[in-house]
Order: sequence, then C-alpha cells, then structure tokens
Amino acid sequence: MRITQENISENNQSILSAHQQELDFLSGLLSKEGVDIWALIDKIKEFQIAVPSWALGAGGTRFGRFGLGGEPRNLEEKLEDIGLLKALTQKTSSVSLHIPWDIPSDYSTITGLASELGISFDAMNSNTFQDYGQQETYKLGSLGNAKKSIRNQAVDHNIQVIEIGKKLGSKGLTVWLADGSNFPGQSSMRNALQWTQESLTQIYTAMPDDWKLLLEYKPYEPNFYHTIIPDWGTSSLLCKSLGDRAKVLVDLGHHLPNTNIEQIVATLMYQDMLAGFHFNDSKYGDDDLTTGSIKPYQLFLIFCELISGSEDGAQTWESISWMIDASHNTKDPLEDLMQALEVISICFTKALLVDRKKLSACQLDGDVVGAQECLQEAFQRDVRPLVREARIQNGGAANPITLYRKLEVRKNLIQERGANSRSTGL
Ligand code: PSV
Ligand code: MN
Ligand code: MN
Repeated sequence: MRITQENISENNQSILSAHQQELDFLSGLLSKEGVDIWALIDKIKEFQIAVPSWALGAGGTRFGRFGLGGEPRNLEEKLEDIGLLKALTQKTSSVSLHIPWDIPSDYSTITGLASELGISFDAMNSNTFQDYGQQETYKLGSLGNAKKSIRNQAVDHNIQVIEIGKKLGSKGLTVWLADGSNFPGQSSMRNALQWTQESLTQIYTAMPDDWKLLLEYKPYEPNFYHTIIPDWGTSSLLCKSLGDRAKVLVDLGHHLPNTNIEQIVATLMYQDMLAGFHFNDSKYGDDDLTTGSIKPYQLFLIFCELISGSEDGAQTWESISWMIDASHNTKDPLEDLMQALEVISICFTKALLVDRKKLSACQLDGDVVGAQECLQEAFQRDVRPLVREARIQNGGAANPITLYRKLEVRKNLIQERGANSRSTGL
C-alpha cells in the first residue's frame, strides 16, 4: 500500500482553517518576542530522523511476542513501510539496516526501490550478539572474546557489513557490543577491553575514508555482571584510540536510572566526540519505550545542549546522526514511530525557542531562578502548530496518525502480507 499526495492534500484541506487559526495565534505571540517564525519553521523542516529496520515489526520480550499482522516480511516491505512514514510525516527519509537480518537479495532492486521512495541508507548495524548459523558461537562474546578465532569471525562480519553498506551508499557503521560477563571471575576485564580495542581497530581500518564509526555503550544486558563498553567514557576512550572518524553513540535507554544524559551530551560535544543518537525512552532500563513518553523534559534538555553546543561551535549539527531505536510489544510500530517523530520534533522546536542570550546572562549573573524561567518559558509553550506547519509545507499530513487510521493502513497491510507475517529482527 502507498499513500498518495492526493490522500494527503484531501485530508489536510479539512483541517487547514483550524490549523491556520492556531498558527496565527502562536506566530503573533512569538513575533512579539522577536522570534523569526519562518526561520524556525525551516529548521523544523530540515530536521530528519532515521528509522531502524527492526522497529517496523512487533518486538518481543523474553517472555513472548505478540504479532500484529501485516508486518514487513522482507527488506522491500520494510522500505515500503518507511515510505508510508515518510509520506505521512516528512520527518524520516532514511533507514538503518541490521545485518544479517536485512541482507539484500538483489542490490539493484533494493537501491531502485529506495530511490523511487526517496529513502537513503543510514548507518549499518552489525550483529555479533546472536547465533544465526555462523561457524563459532557468540555465547561468550565477540569482538572481546578470549578466543582469537571468534574475535576474527566477529571482525570479518563487521567488514562484511561495511561491504554491504558500500553497495547501498551508507556512510557509517554502528557497533553495539553485547560482550561482557555474567559472573565475577568469568573474564579478565582488562584483557577483554584490549581485545575489543584490537578488533575495533581492524574494523576501523577497513572502513572507507568517508565513513564514520558510531560506538554504542550500555551498562548491562545481556550481560549482568560486567559489560565491556558500559559507559560513554569507555566508548570515548576506544574511539580516541581508533581515529577521528570514530565517535560515541548515545542511546537514551542505555543509562542507569537518573543519569544526567544532557551532561553526557555536553561533555561529548565539548570534545567533538558525539556521533549521534538512538532515541527512545525508559522507565527502568533499556525499555525501548516511545521517545518522550516518560521523560519529555529530559529530551528537551538534551536538545538544549545539542543546540547550544552546535551554535557555540563545539561540534557541528551536521556531524551528528539522528535515529529512533525502539521495538514495540504492544503498539502498532508505525503509529509508535509517528508518535516518536512528533515528540522529537516538539522537543527540538521548544529547545530552539530558548532565549539563549538571556539564559547566558542569567548564568553569568548567578540568577538561578531566572535561568530556570528561561527554560520553562520555552518548555511550557505549545509548539504543535509550528511542527504541523513544517510538516504541511514539506508535503506531509497535518495529522499523520489520524490519516493513517482513516486510510486503514494496517488493515490494508494485513490484507497484503497476511495476519501472521513476521518481520526479521529483534
Ligand atoms: C540493544 O540494546 C540494542 O537496542 C542496541 O541499542 C542496538 O542499537 C540495537 O539493539 C540494535 O542492535
Ligand atoms: Mn541502540
Ligand atoms: Mn538498546
């Protein structure tokens, strides 16, 4: 199923006048405060976020999985789903593939379909956390395994992923390592780190000059005693030993509760070490809940750091990659992704509204209350009309989820692909 421009314009027509009223009201208020509305809307229009191939099917937990029907059965159908998201939201135009789940059976078919849908290939993801028929098991680790032959196999896999990505036009490799140990004494933490560094060096060396390596960290799970790359510091240490095209990837769910993620962002930007983001939200751990569903204020504060870091010249905005990393057990994943794209846009817009001059003055004057007021002023503002306007101008739907439901997209996908179709992925 595809959504046409006519579907969208026809739907938008019915809500245009109500939207215009809301927009005029907000523009009036903001213009009085000296905000350049149109420049703001242009920034919102430009901000695009990649979607991972594994977020398009129903995810599971270790207790079970509940399919929702109409899930994409292959890479072509995953691209079609991203095409639907793109048509509705105009907020995403790239997909992040995971190998071996998404190995193209025919490259020209895949690149042809992607260009027909206007989709490009974001960073590639390798998989050395599962066994899928390869020679040696990853049960006790991959790039940091005590056995050299297993480390070599994991390095070769990453190089294969780079080769696949080159054929698709991707420009990056994301490495998330599940490696670690479950019990004290199980592994030598120092040796494991050194082996990981050596393996990553081989991978980095195999990357084309115009690629970047995005290195994730995660404190625990699937290993519960020690993880080789548990935090941003270890990731940064490894990246620095590799070279300046290796940087730290911040996955919002990969922190212990109450970690000050915005401070991590500030610290990484301070050293030009921020590769990008995996957006999601969490209550307890790596919950992969919908972005902004639990801690929208934290997301806003993260964007405040990102915007100030780039405006102050610490690190360029263009050097940072944006992606959603979520996997849902109870929601229609396409609806979930639309919710995530919306809330990311909202927090981004609110952060753009912060009066940074005033904030800076408050910081210099030691005006604690004034500084907080600056942030609250922007955070409490309802910016949805601006986000909607940006989407309409880009050719998207004024209200993506409503139109998705009106067009009965899921029902159509179930008819096309079956009620029990299963997506390859997590
Ligand atoms: C596992 O925690 C994970 O969610 C990582 O964040 C990766 O980015 C993703 O899976 C795909 O490998
Ligand atoms: Mn991630
Ligand atoms: Mn994760």
